[in-house]
Amino acid sequence: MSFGLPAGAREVVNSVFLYYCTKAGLDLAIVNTEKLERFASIPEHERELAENLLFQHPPKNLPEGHPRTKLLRNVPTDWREQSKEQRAAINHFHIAAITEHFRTATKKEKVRAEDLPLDERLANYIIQGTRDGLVEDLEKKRAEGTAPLDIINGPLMAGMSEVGRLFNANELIVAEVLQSAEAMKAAVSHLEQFMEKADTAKRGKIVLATVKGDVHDIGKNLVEIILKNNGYDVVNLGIKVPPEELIKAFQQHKPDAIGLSGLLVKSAQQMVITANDLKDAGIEIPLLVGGAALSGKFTQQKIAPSYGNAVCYAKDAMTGLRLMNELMDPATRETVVREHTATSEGVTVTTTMKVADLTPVTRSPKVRADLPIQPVAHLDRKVRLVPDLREVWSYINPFMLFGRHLGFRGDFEKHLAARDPKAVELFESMEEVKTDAAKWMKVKAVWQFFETEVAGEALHLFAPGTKEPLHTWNFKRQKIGDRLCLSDYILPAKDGKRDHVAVFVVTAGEGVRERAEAAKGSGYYFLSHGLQSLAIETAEACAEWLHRRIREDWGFPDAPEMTMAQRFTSRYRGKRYSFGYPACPDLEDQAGLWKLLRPEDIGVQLTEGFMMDPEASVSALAFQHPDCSYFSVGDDA
Ligand code: B1M
Repeated sequence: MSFGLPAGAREVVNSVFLYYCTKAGLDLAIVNTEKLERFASIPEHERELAENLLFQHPPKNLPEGHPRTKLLRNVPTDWREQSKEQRAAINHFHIAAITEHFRTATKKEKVRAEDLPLDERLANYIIQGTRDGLVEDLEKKRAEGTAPLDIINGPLMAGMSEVGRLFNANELIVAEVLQSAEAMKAAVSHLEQFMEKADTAKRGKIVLATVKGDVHDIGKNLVEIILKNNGYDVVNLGIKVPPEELIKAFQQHKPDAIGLSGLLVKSAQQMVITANDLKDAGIEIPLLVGGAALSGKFTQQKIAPSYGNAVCYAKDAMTGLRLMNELMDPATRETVVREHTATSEGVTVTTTMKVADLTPVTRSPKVRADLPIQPVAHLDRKVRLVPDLREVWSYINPFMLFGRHLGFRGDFEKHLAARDPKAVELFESMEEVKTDAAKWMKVKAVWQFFETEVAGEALHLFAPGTKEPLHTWNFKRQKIGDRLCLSDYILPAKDGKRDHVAVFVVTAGEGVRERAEAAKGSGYYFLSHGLQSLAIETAEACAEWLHRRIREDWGFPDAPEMTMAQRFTSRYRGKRYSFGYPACPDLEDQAGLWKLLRPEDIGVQLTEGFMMDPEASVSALAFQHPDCSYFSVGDDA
């Protein structure tokens, strides 16, 4: 890039040029990163000035009386169709525009990290999530006579709170927050060797646990990582923690708050019971609660009244941190406690529908009954260690892995294809996690087709040719609208032939918790969360992979041109339904599945809360009926 351009302009044009080159497939470039601006952080206007120059865009707002108006008006947008004179005129025009901008723009001093004052540099390591040079600078700070604790509570904590601000401003994603927490952990572990035991004053202490009957870990562990690396003492009691153990932990650790986590609605109900037991034990400290199926409304209407003291709902880990900060700050504590303490016994909202209005139906008019019964390839029980991990991983929904679990915003695949640096970095970081997991992750599946007959809402499953059902599920029917019920998707037996349902359990959870715990313990937070996220989405991917095989064994394979995206939105024949989801909300029905399939043989246990241990497990029933759709039987689960 010609030195005729102001330095600031050269940096921006170089970065935009490199961005589009990588987009066009550039593999290698020798660049001086010092003189490059991060593409994502180039202001929109400056990016446009650079793109105009690079792509010879026809000038938009040509100033009145511009000497070359004739040459610069109505020029083709594609530079290849522009005449030689036009190209030269446009080039000069854009050079003048970008030079003018950078000549007048206040010279944006791109301060090199190492030129930053020491405190800003220390905070910057945390914000950037990098450890190169961190220990040396910590030593420099100590050499200035600053006590280790003051370094932690000073520049390092300033870095972490800036990370919190950037996260809440959608400028940092979960994956980057984890890298910042890793740098914080590394800094604190280095300084701890120079601190007296008593020195390790924490901002507060919280006992964290996943409630009784629930195996959900990934959410709670994220909360632990965020709180711990923002100066809190976290006692993580793990999963399936009964109230009595929480009460013991309260007496032993005297925490400032208790954090309850859970994945399913059943866990939310367990939180109501737990809160009540804690109250009866005379515990009054604030409770923080979170989990995928939990809501602020449920917390306020159900959990808070049963506890009688402050219960704060945290939609994500960063909210958990904000709430702890406010609770531990004398200036805000009282307000937070008051706002989160139930004033009344809670409201029981019951919707009664006059049964009289409900015309009894035994089958939804929306589901055809006169279709031929599809034969199945086999009726015996299948138990498999799914060999090819990479094949199963090709069924992972990138939106869930990179979006939901790692926080990437926007269409990850599109950004990755466009070589967006953030997407590329995240992809490569997850490839490293996959390379590690490929050495030990085991994906297992157990499944079986069963002969079926229905009677209204009851679905009977039979061993081949037998009269006595092996098991019966009584599904709920919608009270309004299409009056759908899962049993409607079973065709009536005809000419001695019965329709079928496929039942399966898959898991990718073996050894995941131990390895994620170990990585978390040694401060490799991205690896820890990455492993748990990968295992969870591998289980979901294995469900997708197996369901496809089941469709093949049912004689209606997917069309060869079907894409994964179409599979993720179930654009195939039939559907699969998982207990706990809206069409079959009763988790207790998992017990029947355990009786039929014995998933213990693939290492999956059912907890007293009817959840599957390990966490990265999925169970489902697959139906072949072309009229299958996803529906809800209403919230009286
Ligand atoms: Co499924 N699942 N799932 N699932 N799953 C839900 C929860 C569900 C709501 C989907 C639905 O109905 N639409 C539904 C529950 C409904 C109900 O309760 N009846 C459901 C079901 C039914 C099931 C199964 C039972 C289905 C089946 O196989 N039969 C099954 C159970 C698994 C088991 O028993 N082991 C199952 C399985 C799974 C997967 C394994 C495939 C996967 C992972 C689950 C997991 O996270 N451990 C999964 C997923 C991904 C989901 C959804 C889509 C997303 C959950 C999520 O984001 N997890 C969810 C639907 C939804 O929410 N839209 C759904 C990531 C995790 C990091 O987030 O747990 O929310 P989360 O933790 C957050 C916050 O909640 C908060 O901070 C954390 C980090 O930001 N937080 C706290 C949590 N605890 C906190 C404690 C605090 C503070 C903040 O204290 C200080």
